Amino acid sequence: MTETVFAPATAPGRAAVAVVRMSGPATRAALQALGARLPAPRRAALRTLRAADGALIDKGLVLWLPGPTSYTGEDSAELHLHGGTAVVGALTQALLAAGLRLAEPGEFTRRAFENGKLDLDQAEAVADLVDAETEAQARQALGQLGGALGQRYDRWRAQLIEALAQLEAAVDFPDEEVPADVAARARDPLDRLLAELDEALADEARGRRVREGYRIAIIGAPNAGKSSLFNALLGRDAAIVTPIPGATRDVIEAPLVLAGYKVLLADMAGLREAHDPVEAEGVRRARAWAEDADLRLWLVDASAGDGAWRLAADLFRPGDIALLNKADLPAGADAAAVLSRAPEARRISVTADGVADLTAELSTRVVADLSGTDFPAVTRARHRAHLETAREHLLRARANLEEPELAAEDVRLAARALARVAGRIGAEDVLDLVFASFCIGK
Ligand SMILES: Nc1nc2c(ncn2[C@@H]2O[C@H](COP(=O)(O)OP(=O)(O)O)[C@@H](O)[C@H]2O)c(=O)[nH]1
Ligand SMILES: [Mg+2]
Repeated sequence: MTETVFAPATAPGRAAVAVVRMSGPATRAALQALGARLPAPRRAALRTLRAADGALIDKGLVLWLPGPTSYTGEDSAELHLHGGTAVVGALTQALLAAGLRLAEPGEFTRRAFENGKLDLDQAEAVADLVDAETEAQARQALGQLGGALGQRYDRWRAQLIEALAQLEAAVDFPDEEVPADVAARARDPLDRLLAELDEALADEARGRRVREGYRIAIIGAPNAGKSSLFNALLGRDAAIVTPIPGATRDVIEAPLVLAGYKVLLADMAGLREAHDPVEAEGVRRARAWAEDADLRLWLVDASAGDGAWRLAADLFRPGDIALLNKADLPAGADAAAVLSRAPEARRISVTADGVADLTAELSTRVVADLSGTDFPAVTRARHRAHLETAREHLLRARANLEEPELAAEDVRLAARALARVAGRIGAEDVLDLVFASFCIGK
């Protein structure tokens, strides 16, 4: 028998209103135990709620949401009470006494998933929407919740079934009658699908970066002005600025919103031959972060002439932004050397003129890199893993078209991998992992 669970849906603490939700077969009985006459379905009604001994808990709005048309698919209710801790505490005691239990994190959404109200990718979108801090994150989560991601997978699965039909026809023919080209007819749909999966995988970073943040690394030699640039872009003193080279040792990450997108900006150790083990580890981490970043800002002290710029040059890639800093000082020999390596490098003075132009350029860049025409097929590592599995099976199927039985099996396995994204074939441990990241009451 399914347990009936409850949880505050609003954050704890002092507030005007607290919402407590419950879900499960005993919901109706629990409302009655609180002394609340059952309101008409999906209509708010004012009710007085009492503990079993008759003590007043609060007077508030009650919503009766009978299954299967509720969020979880089960009989559910919402109580809108005054937001004090004491009120929520008293209600909690009364519901525990009535035999209900506190919900686990994500349990309401998990029940919605198990009752077929949501696919797994949509359940993930619920968590993303609750966590969303920027407009772009919210937009992507809403699209995924609306089924935009799932629709791409459904379309792919339909193409797979087309290919599978060809292969099964070839298997079903008795040996001597196999028309030579039946299996070959699966080649086109498989090729089309492989091309689409490759495209989706190449585009993988987009959806994840919207969700997790677009990563921008500030790289350069010690004393180039990296920490100054970091602080200027953030508009606050987040990192220590000093004329002493080698001051920054850890990677310092800070979130930033540009054009509605979440960005993670990182300041890091200056790239040079380290003088001690702590700095050496800092340099190693800096390099790793920078290589994994979506964009690098390569900062050079243009007033210098010691050739230190070379130490970061190997991390600079086409599309990155090279900046000759300290343009307010007389140029040193390094400026010309860097221009021969990166002719597009431009002069900037972080401390004298500020970074307004650079901020605008970065915003344009983030929008260009993250806004695409299609809804992303990958917003989490989990999606990518299934896509890759599907792709491997399809490559094998295409190589085995001469043996339609083998090929058909791989096509079936590819379809299963794609179905896992929606959780239509699910392993319990995956579900635990997905729902554990939720907050309680969702
Ligand atoms: N004149 C001038 N000095 C700068 C500029 N940007 C940074 N500095 C100075 O260069 C020194 C090193 O800066 P910092 O940001 O700590 O460099 P980091 O080691 O790369 O993080 C500090 O004394 C800064 O004030 C600039 O545009 N012009
Ligand atoms: Mg620094």
